[in-house]
Amino acid sequence: MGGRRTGGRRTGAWTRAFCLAALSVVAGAHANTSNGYNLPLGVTGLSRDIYALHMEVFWICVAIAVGVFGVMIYALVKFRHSQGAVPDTTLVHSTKVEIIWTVIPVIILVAMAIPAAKVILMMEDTRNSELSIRVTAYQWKWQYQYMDAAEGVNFFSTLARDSNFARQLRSGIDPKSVENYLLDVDHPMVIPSGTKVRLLLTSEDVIHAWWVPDFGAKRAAVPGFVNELWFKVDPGKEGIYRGQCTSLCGRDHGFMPIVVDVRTPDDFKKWVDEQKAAVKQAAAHAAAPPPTAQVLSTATN
Ligand SMILES: [Cu+2]
Repeated sequence: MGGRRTGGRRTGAWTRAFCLAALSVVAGAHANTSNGYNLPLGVTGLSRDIYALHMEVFWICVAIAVGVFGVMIYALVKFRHSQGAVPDTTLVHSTKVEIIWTVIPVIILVAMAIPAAKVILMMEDTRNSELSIRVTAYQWKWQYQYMDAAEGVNFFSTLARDSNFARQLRSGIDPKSVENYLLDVDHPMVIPSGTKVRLLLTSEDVIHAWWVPDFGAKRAAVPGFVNELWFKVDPGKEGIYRGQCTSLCGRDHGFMPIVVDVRTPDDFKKWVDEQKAAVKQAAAHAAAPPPTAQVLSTATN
C-alpha cells in the first residue's frame, strides 16, 4: 500500500513537471527575444540570421520528431502482441527502404547546410569595416585599443567596484542589492550604431573569449593569435549591451564581464573627441617639468 502511495506521489510530481515544461514551451512561443527560453533575437543583422537559422533547424527537428514518434507510437499500439500481430519481414534488408532512409536525411542535411554556410561566410567577412578595435584579454580584464578615426583611445575595462566589493567573501553586501551584479564594468567599450565594427582579438596570458549575445558575436582570444570578429548594430538600437568571457580562464573567469555602450555616430564622435582631449591633457601633464623642492616648499608655506 505504502509503495503505491509513493508511486502516486511520484506520478503527481511527473505530471507537475510535464505541465511546467508544456507551459514554458507555450510561453517561449509567444516572445521572440531574451525571454529565457530561446536565443535572443539581438540587434545586429548577424544575430537575426543566427536566430533564423536556429529556428529553421528547430522546426525541422520538431517535424522529424513528430513523424518518427508518430509512426513508432502508431506501430506500437496497432501492432501489439496482444492483438495477435505477426512480424512483417518483407522490409528486412530491403534495398528500396535503405535507399529511401539514406536519401531523405541527406536532403535534410543539405537543406540545413546551405543557409548555415551562407551565415558562416558572412560572419567571417570582415572587409569594409569602418572602425577597428584591438581587444586584448588579460586575467581578468579587457583592454580596448581603438584604431582608425579613434586612434589613440586606449583603456582597460574591469569589473565595476560595487560588484567587486560585493563578491568578496564575507563582504556583508547582498549581491541582489547590486545593480547588474557581475555584469558591469568601470569603462565600457563605446561604439557607434550603424557602423561595421571589427574587433581584432588576442590575449596576453590564457585563452579567453569575447561574447555579447545580442550582437550574435563570440570569438576566442588566444595568446599569439589575432582573431577577427565583426558586428553592425542597427541604427535606433543604441544602448548598453552586456556579455561575458566565455572561455574558462582561471580563478576570476566570472569576474571579467563585457559591456558595450552603443551610441549614435554623432555621440560616438563627441566621445572620441573627449577621450582624445583627455589623452592630450595627460600627455601635457607628463611632459611638464616636475616642480622643484623650492617651489613645493613655497607652495606649502
Ligand atoms: Cu577570461
